[in-house]
Amino acid sequence: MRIRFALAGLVAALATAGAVQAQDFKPRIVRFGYGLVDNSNQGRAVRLFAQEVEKASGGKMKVRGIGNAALGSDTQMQQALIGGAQEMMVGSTATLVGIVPEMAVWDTPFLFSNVKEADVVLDGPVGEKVKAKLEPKGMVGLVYWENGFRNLTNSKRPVNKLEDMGDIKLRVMQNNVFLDSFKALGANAVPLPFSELFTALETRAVDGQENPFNTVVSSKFYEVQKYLTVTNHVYSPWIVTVSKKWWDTLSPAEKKVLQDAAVKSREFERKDTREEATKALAELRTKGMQVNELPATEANRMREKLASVNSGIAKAVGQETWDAVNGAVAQVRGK
Ligand code: KDG
Repeated sequence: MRIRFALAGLVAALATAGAVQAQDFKPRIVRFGYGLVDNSNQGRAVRLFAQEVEKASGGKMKVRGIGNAALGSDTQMQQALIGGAQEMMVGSTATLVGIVPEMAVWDTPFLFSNVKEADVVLDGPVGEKVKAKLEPKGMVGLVYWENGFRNLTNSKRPVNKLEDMGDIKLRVMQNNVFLDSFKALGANAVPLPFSELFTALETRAVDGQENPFNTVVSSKFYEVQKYLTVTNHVYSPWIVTVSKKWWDTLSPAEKKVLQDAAVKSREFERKDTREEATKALAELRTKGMQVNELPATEANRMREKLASVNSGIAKAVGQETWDAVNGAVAQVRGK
């Protein structure tokens, strides 16, 4: 008798849960914009996210991944999210500094030595605190993804020493830390949106750029860049964001679906990006790129030169954020 009651209770609970779920999801189309090509680590992770959301919402919430900067550059999509004209995007934290200055802390040269440090700090309390600064500005940060460690490419010459960068017109992200960093290295730094980069390289409007190996492969920069110098000068995060205006219209169940899918997409994206990166350098050599590593002496000179921008970053992000991030890095390093 008791078993029957228990089973009846279980069936009722499941029915109620099912009923709540059905009531809690409205039919929605979610435009999720991104800047890289569809066949990239960014594009694959957006598609995984879309599958997870559709599965968890019983097909009610449909995510449309729209790549190739078809919805605009990072900064244009950010404004579309703030205005409520677009629901979601993923882009570089570096392009968010005009909205949340503290995001520039992630552009600190050589901040992270490896991906473990990046994961622990970005996903920990300090990374969460910086991410939370987006919400009052009209964007909700869900998770960080991995863009990766950035390296130099150019069409003029191999960069074997800092002086080799002297007359290279180097495209950088639209962000003062990147401008100051490459000016400190003696390059002629030219800020451009990612969406204009391939054409600028192809027309020689700029001679070089810096991005993770993954992007050099997926965006086919090897077609217009001869030389690749391994520098790993900074680790770049991406961040998945939602329009706050739209977010506030969602039910708790709908928000949970997006948050859970975002965490799953983060795990997928980091694994996918790292696997792709291990193969990318060999692939770039087969595509005809001439690859070199900076000699240790030059790498140390680069670190010394780039350390000169740190005081400017601390001022831009505020001493509290600067100290908290560097403290978190020191902690994960066990110092
Ligand atoms: O949508 C493209 C952006 O994510 C961009 O930030 C990628 O690293 C990048 C760059 O160099 O602009």
